[in-house]
Amino acid sequence: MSMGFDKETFKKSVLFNMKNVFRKTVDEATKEQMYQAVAYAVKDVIIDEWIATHKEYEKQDVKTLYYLSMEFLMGRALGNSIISFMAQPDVKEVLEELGFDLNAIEDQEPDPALGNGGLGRLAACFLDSLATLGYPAYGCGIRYRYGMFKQKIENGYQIEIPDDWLKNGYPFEIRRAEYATEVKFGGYVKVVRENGKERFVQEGYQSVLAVPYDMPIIGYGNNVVNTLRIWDAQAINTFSLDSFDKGDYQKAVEQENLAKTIVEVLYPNDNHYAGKELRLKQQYFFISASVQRAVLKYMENHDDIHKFYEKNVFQLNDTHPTVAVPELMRILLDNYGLSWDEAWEITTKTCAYTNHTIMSEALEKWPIELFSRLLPRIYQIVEEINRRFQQKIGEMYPGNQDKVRKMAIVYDGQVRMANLAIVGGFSVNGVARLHTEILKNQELKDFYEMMPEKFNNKTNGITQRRFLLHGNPLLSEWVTKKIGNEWITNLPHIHRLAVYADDPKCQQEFMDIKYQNKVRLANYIKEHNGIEVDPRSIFDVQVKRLHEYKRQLMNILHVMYLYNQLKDNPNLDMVPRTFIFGAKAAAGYRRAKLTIKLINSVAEVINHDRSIGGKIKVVFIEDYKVSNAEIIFAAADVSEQISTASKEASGTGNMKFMLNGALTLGTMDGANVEIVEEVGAENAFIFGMTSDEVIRYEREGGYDPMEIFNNNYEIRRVLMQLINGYYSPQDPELFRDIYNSLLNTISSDRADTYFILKDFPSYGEAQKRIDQAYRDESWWAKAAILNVANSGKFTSDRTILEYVRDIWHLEKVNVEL
Ligand code: B1H
Repeated sequence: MSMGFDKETFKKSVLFNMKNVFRKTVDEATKEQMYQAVAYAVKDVIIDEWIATHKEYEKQDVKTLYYLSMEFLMGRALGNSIISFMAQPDVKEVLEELGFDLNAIEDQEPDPALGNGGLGRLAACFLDSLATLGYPAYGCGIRYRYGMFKQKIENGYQIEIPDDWLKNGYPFEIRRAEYATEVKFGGYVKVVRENGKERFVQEGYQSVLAVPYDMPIIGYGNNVVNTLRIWDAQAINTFSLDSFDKGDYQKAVEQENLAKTIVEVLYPNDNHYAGKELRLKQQYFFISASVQRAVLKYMENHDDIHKFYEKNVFQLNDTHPTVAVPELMRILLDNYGLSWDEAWEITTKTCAYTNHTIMSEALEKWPIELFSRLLPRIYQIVEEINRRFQQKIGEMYPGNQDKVRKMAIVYDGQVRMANLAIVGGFSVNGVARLHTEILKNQELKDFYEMMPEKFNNKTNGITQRRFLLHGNPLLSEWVTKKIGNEWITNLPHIHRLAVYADDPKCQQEFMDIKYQNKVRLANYIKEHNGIEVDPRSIFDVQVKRLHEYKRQLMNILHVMYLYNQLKDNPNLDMVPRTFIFGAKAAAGYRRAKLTIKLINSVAEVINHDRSIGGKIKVVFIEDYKVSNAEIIFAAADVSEQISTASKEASGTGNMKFMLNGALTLGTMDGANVEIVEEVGAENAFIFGMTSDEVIRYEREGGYDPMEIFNNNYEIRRVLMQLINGYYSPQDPELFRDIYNSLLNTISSDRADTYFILKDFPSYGEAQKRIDQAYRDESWWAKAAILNVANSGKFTSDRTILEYVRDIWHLEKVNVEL
């Protein structure tokens, strides 16, 4: 147990906070107030460890990681904090003594949803692992006023509701006004000559004050508390009412507005680049503030800026924080007067870049006009980086314009952020083995040939402390009873479960737990969707952002196909199946939103058809988010990981399902490849084209889905149901766009861009294998246990240790209280 926690003190602290914050006694308090009082009491415990951790870091003059990310999808903090203090039983008891239920209190916390999907959640898992392993690290991001929207389903359509997560205040954060930092936008660059030297100054700019809020990141049972620092924006000149100068007044209003809009909202696009001016402002805003602070902090205790990289490393979470490269250059050149070469050496030894996608629509490219207008000095620096890099290309590949065309940073009127990130750092990594190979051999081939030493793989991972220990208490107790609790901080240890996989009694215990978790999810679904599902049916789950490449459409088309089979033959011998979907579509992604409507329309018809004897149910879980994800993973039998091979860089949901004993139904894509390698192909259901096949077809201009349409009656029947009103009698044309996307070339998009019809037969066969396999309960239980037992590789602790070993070179710190 954490040294800082004591049950009686904690209880007093809850009572004290209840009184102090709400002027209430516990028996008058609402659950929400109880949540706040408990959260403040937990914060009281955190504070001392937080201070002690940072004292220790200072004392040891440690090297620090700055994980720079536009997104941190943290999920709720209360339950996890209590677990980290190993104080869960005590807190549960205290609350019971006060007449409250811990689960219900945890449920009061808003999910801080400052991220879209996998990329943001990965950042959160990394922070958890860094603290648990005792490495000095800051997460740096934006304190969005509104996070990821809340999803409501009305009449089958997605409605977006603003996520006002701060409306009741957030007990865990601390405003650190003393670290506020000015960030400048626009204006122009003036060259000043000072004793024979040129100096560059930005003038006529608008500025914003970046004010940091710190959130504690608690290590598991080790007294370490790291920091997630998210920046809020504030106007620098507050109105001066006596200002009669119209220009001043105007400027004050503009700065007020600029500040307010910058941090207003998270862009809700996953794997898609928005290209909006405000987005670039957000990027520079949090990067400039974070980098300025990192440099100032370093200089507080050191005198030689040249050695900055020895004590600091910046990890760029995708290209979104790439302006860190020219921003660090600017500070070194303009504020510290270093030469270009000195500044470049420091910068390229400090920055490292992670690539998370090869989807071309996610590639960030900024028009020069916009970039240079908003960041005039930064643009000058980028131009110079580009000039020198192109010179280098010229030296290595004399006269080869093709290399320049592909690798230039500024080209064709655009600033290419990935190229800048690769050139401006010492490391480039992909997020699963297959993904890194595709980067090296296809997408970034020219860069790889020019600088192979920079490239490396870091297969993603997830934290077992949230996704098993907190999310699945029944299974987690069972595992601990069997093999002890070392798995909590050393997941590979969970392999000791493998010896129980064949044991009938253990199989029974495991299936009982799975059943209880299915009951828990069924209750959630009943309460939130009003649908009854049978916990004895197979829970077949696809939860993730909605995107064409992830192929939720293939899943629902298969449901339509199965339903046709059942209608043809109501006595069809099949194990009852509950198809569970959860997905948010970006607000402006029309086809994705139409897919949600299709899923709900199919659900509406099937769930109300009594003739099929409840053999299929379809459920769309509203507002999929970290907190309900924990319940969903625990209850899944089948994990749908069915992206078009080569498109899903890694996936991390796949790992969370595996850890909870679901069997993967998947393509050989992203980290699925490594999951299958660990658990064995015989304990998963693999289907579909390989990434090589997909890439070859793409080179050759695709394939002809019409041929499949013409030759395969079952597929044709399903597709016709998209346009004959079978699922939308009031508007038979409703799903025409989806039908067209599968069969017709639309502007530059190939028909069936994501090979849904091509993979459909093989997907259907894999689904049949599942139906057969589930009938043998002992086989299924064994395979499920083996999935849990072989999930050790996929802890984010392992991922972080690899980053530390190969890229960050941090030192572990011990914190004693
Ligand atoms: C991933 C993104 C992403 N890759 C742009 N790229 C965004 C790109 O707002 N934007 O502009 C937001 C997100 N997200 C995901 O990263 C991959 O698709 C997953 O396969 C991967 O597991 C995850 C973490 O590496």
